Amino acid sequence: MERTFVMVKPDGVRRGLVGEVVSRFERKGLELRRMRMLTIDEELAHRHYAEHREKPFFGELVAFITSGPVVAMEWAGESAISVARTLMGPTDPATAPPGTIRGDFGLAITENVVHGSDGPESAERELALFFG
Ligand SMILES: Nc1nc2c(ncn2[C@@H]2O[C@H](COP(=O)(O)OP(=O)(O)OP(=O)(O)O)[C@@H](O)[C@H]2O)c(=O)[nH]1
Ligand SMILES: [Mg+2]
Repeated sequence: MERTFVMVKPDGVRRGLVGEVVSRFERKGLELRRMRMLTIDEELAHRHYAEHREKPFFGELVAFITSGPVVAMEWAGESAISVARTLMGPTDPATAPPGTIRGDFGLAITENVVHGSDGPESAERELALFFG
């Protein structure tokens, strides 16, 4: 049993895709453990995206993730981290295959609907950041 952190980003919430995202994870067989709606402030954005601090798109990333409410979730199950990433699809929605969340609902790389932890350490770090 593994747990992961997943978040519907501000574009997903604005477009009414929370139910769609939750439904896909539920139908896959993952278990929803915790869920919280919040608006990320500048400080939390910087901590969450610390690994991207030096990237040229960092400013755009922070502006976007703080632009409206998000839905933060903890999902659990066998290989939950990689299963969640498979359901989400590759980072860039323009090339993400149909059938994945980003492939079905996204167009631009910044507004790619969902976030999912990329490994066990980031899952624990991100769950602690959002759920204490
Ligand atoms: N504008 C721009 N945004 C990017 C680029 N690469 C990544 N991003 C954004 O930064 C976020 C974090 O990047 P990564 O952690 O490398 O990608 P990821 O793990 O697939 O996505 P997350 O689940 O959101 O962390 C992505 O979801 C994108 O929204 C880029 O080259 N240009
Ligand atoms: Mg990432």
